[in-house]
Amino acid sequence: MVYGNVERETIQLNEHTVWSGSPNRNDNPLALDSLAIIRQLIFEGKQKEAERIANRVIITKKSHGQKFEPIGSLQLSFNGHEDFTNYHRELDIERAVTKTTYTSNGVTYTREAFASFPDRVVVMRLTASKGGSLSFAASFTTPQKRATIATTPAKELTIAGITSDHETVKGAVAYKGIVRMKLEGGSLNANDTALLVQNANAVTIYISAATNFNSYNDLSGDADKRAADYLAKAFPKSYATMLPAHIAAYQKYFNRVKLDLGTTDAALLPTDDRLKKFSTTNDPQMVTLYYQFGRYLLISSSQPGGQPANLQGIWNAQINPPWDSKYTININAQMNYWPAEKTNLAELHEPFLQMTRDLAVTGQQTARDMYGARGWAAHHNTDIWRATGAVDGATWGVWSAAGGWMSQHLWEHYLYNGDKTFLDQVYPVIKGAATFYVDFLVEHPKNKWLVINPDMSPENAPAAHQGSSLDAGTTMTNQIIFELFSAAIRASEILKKDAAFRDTLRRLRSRLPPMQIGQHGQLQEWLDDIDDPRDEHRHISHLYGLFPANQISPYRTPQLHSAAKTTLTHRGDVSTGWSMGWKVNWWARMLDGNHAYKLIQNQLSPVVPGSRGGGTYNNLFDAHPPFQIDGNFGCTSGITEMLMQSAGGELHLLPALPDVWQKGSVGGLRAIGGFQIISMEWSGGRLEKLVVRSTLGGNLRLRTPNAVKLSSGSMVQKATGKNPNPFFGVDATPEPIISDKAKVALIDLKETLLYDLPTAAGKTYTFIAQ
Ligand code: FUC
Repeated sequence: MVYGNVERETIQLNEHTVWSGSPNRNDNPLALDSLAIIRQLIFEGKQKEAERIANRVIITKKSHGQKFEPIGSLQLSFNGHEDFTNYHRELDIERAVTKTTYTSNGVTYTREAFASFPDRVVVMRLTASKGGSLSFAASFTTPQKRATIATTPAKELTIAGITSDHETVKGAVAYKGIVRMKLEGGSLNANDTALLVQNANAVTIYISAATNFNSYNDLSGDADKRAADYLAKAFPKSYATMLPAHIAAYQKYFNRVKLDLGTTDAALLPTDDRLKKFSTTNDPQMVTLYYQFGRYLLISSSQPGGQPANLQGIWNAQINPPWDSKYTININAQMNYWPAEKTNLAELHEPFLQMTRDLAVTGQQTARDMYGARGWAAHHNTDIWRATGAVDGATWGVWSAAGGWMSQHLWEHYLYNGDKTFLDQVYPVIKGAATFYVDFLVEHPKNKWLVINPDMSPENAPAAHQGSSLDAGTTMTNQIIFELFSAAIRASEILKKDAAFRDTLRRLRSRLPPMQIGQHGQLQEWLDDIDDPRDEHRHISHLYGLFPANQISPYRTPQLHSAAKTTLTHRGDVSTGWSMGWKVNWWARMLDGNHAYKLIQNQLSPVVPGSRGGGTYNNLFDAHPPFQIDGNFGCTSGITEMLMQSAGGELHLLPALPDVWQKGSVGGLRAIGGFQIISMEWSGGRLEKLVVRSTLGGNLRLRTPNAVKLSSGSMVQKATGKNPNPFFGVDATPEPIISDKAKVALIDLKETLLYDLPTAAGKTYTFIAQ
């Protein structure tokens, strides 16, 4: 993180594997003995009593998860630069380069910086308009307690240490950071803890950092050697050689998607001004910027082979960050990856997919020791050590559906790329998650449905249950299991494996509770009709079925769709940052572009200190508040969902276009079934031109707002029946149960057209408006 302060530049340094603690587990094996009594109390409606026991026997007695920690900050002090003019600071997200310029004492100073993946160093270049005018001191500050800061005879500045002990777990990540400078003119000297530059014409600073981390159970790497090797390779290269290599590596991903929603004069204003004015000005380019910023953030914080983007991405300055800057896997970490496939960054999904594969190993012991079940389970948090125990307290921690939700990402990755080798590799993970539920589901004594008990609807506690969140068979968990079993059934069919297991899953799936529409016309969050229409809780977990899942659809399940709208309306718009990001996706799935846009306006509001609602900071980071990166990613996903949806059994174009985006174009989006939108243009809300590339072949079912034909002039066949493309297979949502008191008014849908076109792999198809 480059702060761009004039007299004291701060380059705040994070390395993705610098975490407190060391390999550890946090299961509470007492759970198993008390499971029967907890279940009985919940079934009897004594949630509070069950919660008291759960706090003792399910919630961990050990670590509640470890912390992602910063290494420290490189500080550059410039004496005599207190008075300056012409200050300009930018982050160019098309090149991933920051720049700060200003004029002081008649000299214009420029600093450019980037973090290079190909060269594994952070680089800053400082220049001045007049020779010999660069003089500064470089030193480290750090909140780390066990850091040693030193200089070396080779005039390097180093920082090294061991990360924190935390909650009884010994810190054991050894880290090392090295700073070396190349001067053009002037002199470089070192004292004990700082490097001193005098009268240089230009300076290039190289920063490398590394740790001893190899994997969640192996810290046998050599941090010193790694950091030294990265630096030794990079240092001989000039800034002029490294910059284009960095830009090329970055643009390989970034340039894949182009979005144009129009540009107005507002785009000329500084970003903080645009943010202030966004909800009252027509500034469509701000949405494009925020959208592409989300992609920039994912490219920068989630490279293949690295750790997944955590709660703050990688940009955490605090030694005790909010929620430890870890992985909250009851929504936040998944949300980080919603844009990955559809905004054409599938390779960057890998760190999250790998984390899921790791949890499928560590979570086996959790399933066995805590619940006596096979397969694997994870609760609502994890960290770099892939801890899978229950943390924080029963109100949050008893939820055990993370395995199902995370496995869905593996399945989604397959649906986009059709790679059967990948599916074969990850099938055991999906099967393991499903096996846990096969063993953990129990029969509900009243209605005989199969339910998870103890369960909860993440973090929400209904007043009717004395404010306890514990329950059995919550709607979200039922949806997750329905979706997981469906994916496991289809994967086993594709891979021609496990016929008997498939039958078991089919049998159990048919006994899950169906969704229910309650007395207020709402989608019920719990098995009992106890939702409070005034509840504005940020988690609306039972709408999981609407997004990211596809069990609630305007076309296939109109009653549930209407109930979901009632629920969304009850919960209201303004909330924490990530909650608003989720709502953009939901309103897109409601096919209501204007409401989705309203949420974008709410999200793109400056955060007001002390206010309850979230928003955006001046650097466009999402504010829960505090800073959490999930909202950025959630909104980027939501903007895509407004333009294109492919989860509902068809490729739906312009499903939720707001009035303010009547004209625009987008290129490079990816859809399920290996379809790629090479380009799409619209105006007056009409789809004018669409170029789609088929990478896997198969039927392309299009839903469009207006009639289209092939550019050759040929008509496209109207769609009939089920989409024969297997990637678009959708398992029928069971009929909902509807309360006698509920009024369910079906939502009027705009007329659309549905087409089928058989495609061949590798071919491109152009459609134009009729
Ligand atoms: C969940 C949310 C909070 C926060 C935290 C990191 O617990 O309920 O709002 O986002 O994760």
